[in-house]
Amino acid sequence: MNAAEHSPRRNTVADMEELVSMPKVELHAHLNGSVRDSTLLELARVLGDEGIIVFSDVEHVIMKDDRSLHEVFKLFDLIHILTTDHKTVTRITKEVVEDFAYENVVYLELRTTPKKNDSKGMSKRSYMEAVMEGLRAVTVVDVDFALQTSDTRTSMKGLPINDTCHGARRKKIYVRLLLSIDRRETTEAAMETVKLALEMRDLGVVGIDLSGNPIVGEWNTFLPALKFAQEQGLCITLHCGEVPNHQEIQMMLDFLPKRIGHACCFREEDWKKLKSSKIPVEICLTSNIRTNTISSLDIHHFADLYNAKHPVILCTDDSGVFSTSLSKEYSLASSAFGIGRKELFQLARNGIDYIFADDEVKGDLTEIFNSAAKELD
Ligand code: 6MZ
Repeated sequence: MNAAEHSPRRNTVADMEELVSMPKVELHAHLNGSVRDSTLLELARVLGDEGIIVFSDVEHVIMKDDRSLHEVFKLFDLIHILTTDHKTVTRITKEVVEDFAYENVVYLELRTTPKKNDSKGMSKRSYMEAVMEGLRAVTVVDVDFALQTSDTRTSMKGLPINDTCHGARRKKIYVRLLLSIDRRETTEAAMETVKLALEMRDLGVVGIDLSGNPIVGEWNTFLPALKFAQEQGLCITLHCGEVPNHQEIQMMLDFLPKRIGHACCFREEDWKKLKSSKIPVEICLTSNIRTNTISSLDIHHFADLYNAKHPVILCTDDSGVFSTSLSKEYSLASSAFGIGRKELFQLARNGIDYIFADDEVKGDLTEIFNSAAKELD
């Protein structure tokens, strides 16, 4: 289906260079799914040398391209063995933010599951502190991640994108964090994550995500923590309908999350409820195809939602695991659904309405897109 068929004026499909330089908003990116292959291989080599893992076995798993959804979750268990110590969490956070900034993502909502790892003296809080340290460690761009006072805001204003500072061109990226609840967790563990998110609000934590292997766990296990988070004003996004589970999809939609991710296995009744609720959908094209939750792009629900003007935003999900980037996702949408460059720009810009950060950030992003729009004409 051609998603641009109702568009009044088709324009040429953007090339990759244009898509990289276009400002973009990323709302569905898992930290440990976005790690560079080169970093994973380096970490695996170290653990191989220490005799903790067999490097050659792991190398093969990291470099494999096509994985079922089941295999993806096995890979995450391996990635977590490689990355779950404070120093490495800081390193991958820094690298992931830099990678998104390099391709002109101007607002990144990065999600991660706070982890407890007694053998490394790690608590959920110290895991998140290591993430924060990674945000502070970024040097190649300016990172706006914590709630700003009016003073710091004024001094950072005017810097937004490609500004000249002492002769060097500086970019700026806004980063906000979502804490993920893994579907393997208990109600108590989920509640601990929500309480941590509330304590870290001033440090840029804006919401909660429910993710993890969709065939594991029950909605009712997470509901008390999610309800509490919602009552406390945290924004919530749910992985919804990544596998067929009609009852759960209906309960999730009735919960009225601020956004949902995937929506791959919806039935007619689910589409009806989703469309009338206007809940924005985070679309992860490459992830859905690679994991075979959608068999091919010509039957992907993006086209129908886009044509129906339902709120959608293109996202990477796990840019490392699926060897993608946000620019590649826009390119894929352009070629698969015939969407021209101006419509792609508008699609990215519409994302501002669905972010979990405050109105001030929305205003700053609008300015960034306005000035980029002038260059596009
Ligand atoms: C559901 C996913 C996912 O949190 O350790 N995750 N959950 N569906 C997906 N689609 C492919 N991709 C990633 O990042 C990795 C974790 O994110 C969730 C899984 O729980 C995975 O362990 P963090 O930084």
